[in-house]
Amino acid sequence: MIGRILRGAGGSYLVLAGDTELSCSLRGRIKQGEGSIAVGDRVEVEQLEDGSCRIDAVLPRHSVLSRRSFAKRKEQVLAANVDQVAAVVAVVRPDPDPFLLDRLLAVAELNDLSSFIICNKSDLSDSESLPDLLQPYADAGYEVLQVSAKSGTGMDALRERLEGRITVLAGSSGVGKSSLVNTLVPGLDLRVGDVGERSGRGKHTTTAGLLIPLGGDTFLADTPGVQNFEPAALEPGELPAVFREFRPYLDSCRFADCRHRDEPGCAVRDAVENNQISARRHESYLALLETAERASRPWNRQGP
Ligand SMILES: Nc1nc2c(ncn2[C@@H]2O[C@H](COP(=O)(O)OP(=O)(O)O)[C@@H](O)[C@H]2O)c(=O)[nH]1
Ligand SMILES: [Mg+2]
Ligand SMILES: [Zn+2]
Repeated sequence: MIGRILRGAGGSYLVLAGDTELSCSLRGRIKQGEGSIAVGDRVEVEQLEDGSCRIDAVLPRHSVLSRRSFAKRKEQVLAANVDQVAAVVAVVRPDPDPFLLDRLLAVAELNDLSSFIICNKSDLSDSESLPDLLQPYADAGYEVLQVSAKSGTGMDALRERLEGRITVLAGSSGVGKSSLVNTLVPGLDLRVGDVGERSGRGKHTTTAGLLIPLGGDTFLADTPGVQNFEPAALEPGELPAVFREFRPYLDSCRFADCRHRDEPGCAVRDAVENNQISARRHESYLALLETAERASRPWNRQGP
């Protein structure tokens, strides 16, 4: 039978097949280790004579969400068959971290995944308009859903946005990811509030990847380790197009290989000066550019 990996570690995997959750081992032939099997993977499961279940094969993926960890310098697949990334921020407590937001959106673009922004804790704001910080994203064409896991505001629209897809929920600790999941899946009871991404304890910590079924083909993925969430295999040249609002200007720079930093005749920087591109987004771009340049230097490419 065919099922989907909900979570797994150390050779034991939880697979959803139909309405049943099966605890499965992995056939020895399938390569174990980072990246070879991930939450979201569709797998072929066989029931053995002793009643236990074994994953016999991993079906081809239509997409992956991966990151590169700087410490390990290799790509790690966080989730397979992902359809979209929801970057979660809070109106306040904590204040939105725009650099993390930009990194998450960049990771989505580089993995060819669509993305949108969830602005949670709208109950803590007196105003119905977007926080100033998020306006540039709406202007660039990102959908921003204002919701409150606490009061329920906007949750129907969110549910609709998730329907029939695998969505990765990503964002800093404390923005309310677990609370959103709990509101969407009554009875699940993910731990809220005190669970840091580094504390690898307790059955519902978000340390390992976790896929949560919302019924039918709808799934949410709660992702670990956003602190070092970096785009995988980032080439400096592909970075400008990742910033959607840069795109209309990219053909107008004087130099074809313009990196939009300090080159003369740069249309992107002109647009920043004319307030057509947010200076803050451009700053994020420069920070990511440096990361990409560092990573693409040949002497940084060696090693495991
Ligand atoms: N006021 C308010 N607080 C919220 C909301 N969602 C979550 N919280 C609180 O924010 C804190 C962090 O929530 P949690 O779901 O653990 O965030 P996570 O780290 O992203 O999973 C908890 O104290 C929640 O009760 C919301 O919509 N409104
Ligand atoms: Mg959480
Ligand atoms: Zn330029």
